[in-house]
Amino acid sequence: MKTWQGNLDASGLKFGIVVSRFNEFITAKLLEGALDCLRRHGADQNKIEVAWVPGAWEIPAVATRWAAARRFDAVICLGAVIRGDTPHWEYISRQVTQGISAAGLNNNLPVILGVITPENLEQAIERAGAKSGNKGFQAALAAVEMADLFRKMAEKK
Ligand code: INI
Repeated sequence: MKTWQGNLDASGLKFGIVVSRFNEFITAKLLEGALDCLRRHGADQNKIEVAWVPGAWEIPAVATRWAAARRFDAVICLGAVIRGDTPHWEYISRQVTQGISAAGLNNNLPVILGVITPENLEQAIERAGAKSGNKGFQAALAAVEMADLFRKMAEKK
């Protein structure tokens, strides 16, 4: 039996991170977590690129562009749509998550969801590194594993 699995080995891999500026005090923490994770797992600083967009709504556009261009081994999407902030919370969250998913599936590339959709600011702070870990770190970890899995799958047909 053959088992496929990605290792947490980011060496030689290229990562694109799309991060939204809306709620920047939260998203900057998610970005810090993601960069910390990539470095700790052996990523080369020169092989990481970060694109800032105005809000979470704009993330799928860049994620799709980057995925289609095959510029990276994985694209990590970071944002914070906080329920208390907007009556459109459900609509924005759904569209953003669907757009991020489509960017990956339509381009056969790992495109990772690191957009948090908390009920309130307190939950947002918890997910940005206070209580329940840093969701940016966790998203980057998934990106490393998936990118390594895709690398292995491409090598061994
Ligand atoms: N963008 C976010 O990233 N998070 C939010 O909580 C948010 N709220 O609350 O509205 C938000 N809105 C902006 C949106 O993402 C777009 O940038 C804007 O609508 C322009 O297209």
